[in-house]
Amino acid sequence: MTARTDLAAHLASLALPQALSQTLTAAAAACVEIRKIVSGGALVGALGASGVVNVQDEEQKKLDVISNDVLTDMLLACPAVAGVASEEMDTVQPATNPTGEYLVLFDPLDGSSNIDINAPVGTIVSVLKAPSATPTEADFLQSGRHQVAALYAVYGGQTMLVLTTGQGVAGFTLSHDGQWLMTHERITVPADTKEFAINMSNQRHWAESVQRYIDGCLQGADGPRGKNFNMRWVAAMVADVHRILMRGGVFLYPWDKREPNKPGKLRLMYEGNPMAFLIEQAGGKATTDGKQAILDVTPTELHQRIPVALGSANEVDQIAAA
Ligand code: AFP
Repeated sequence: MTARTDLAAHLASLALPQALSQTLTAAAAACVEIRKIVSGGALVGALGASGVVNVQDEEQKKLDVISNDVLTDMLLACPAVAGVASEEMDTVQPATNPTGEYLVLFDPLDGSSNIDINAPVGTIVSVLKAPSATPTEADFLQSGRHQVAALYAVYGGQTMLVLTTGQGVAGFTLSHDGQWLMTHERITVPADTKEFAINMSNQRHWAESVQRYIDGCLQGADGPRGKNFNMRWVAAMVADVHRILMRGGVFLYPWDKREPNKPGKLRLMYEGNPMAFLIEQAGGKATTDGKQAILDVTPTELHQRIPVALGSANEVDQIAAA
């Protein structure tokens, strides 16, 4: 069997600051623990609702709570981490150690509606430099361009970790003995695609331009695009983005007119920014509307939502032009 590079060797090859390597190692180790609980399912009491509504006004699943605790505890125990923020927590949690250099933001269990049906879920992580060792909430409100690393773990048929530190995107598969081994050395998103991902049940609520874009795709070879499209929707952004990183495509979660003052469903700090960093590093485009880069959005609040249109570069341009 081929000897594979493990995560530690890969991080060493990137010549990262030691504290950043430690932070990423802690995040990756937390994902291994979460995977164990995900795969235990009903046997470990991981399915079902927790009975609590989170700061996003969504009912938390038990696994949301467990995953949040695992990440928070393991990251705050890492001396390199100055503080954490989570989709599942109202406020930021500064670390108690004085040595922290990095802020870690995460969606501990993305796609939680998939848990009970044994479909893919994941963890998404964004890393920023901490302006001070005793960070405040304002310190977390940095645009996505300031990220020094982003990663996700997808708990599917295989468990994979996909990582960028701004030097391309690499993918690791979790081995049976619990090691992250590199299986995808340099992931790139093809510029063209015939596949889109969007929750079609919201169609009547979208803006006209999104209606036009999707309508053009649905008309296939007989329509303005002159080619047939396929549609996929996993209902877990982590799995939909993973598919795009593996074979191209576009993913949209647009603004819709039901709640005109709410910019979208997805969260800038925990989903938009880390996924945008990964997609851009893989050669794709990540925007709010086909035009504005997600990474350039200035955050105004921790749990801010944004519209998302990302994936194969030429197809994202089609969304902008629709
Ligand atoms: P949860 O993690 O709260 O289940 O939400 C997942 C998600 O934010 C994102 O991962 C999916 O792309 C999207 O919601 C699915 O939304 P729909 O409910 O519209 O399918």
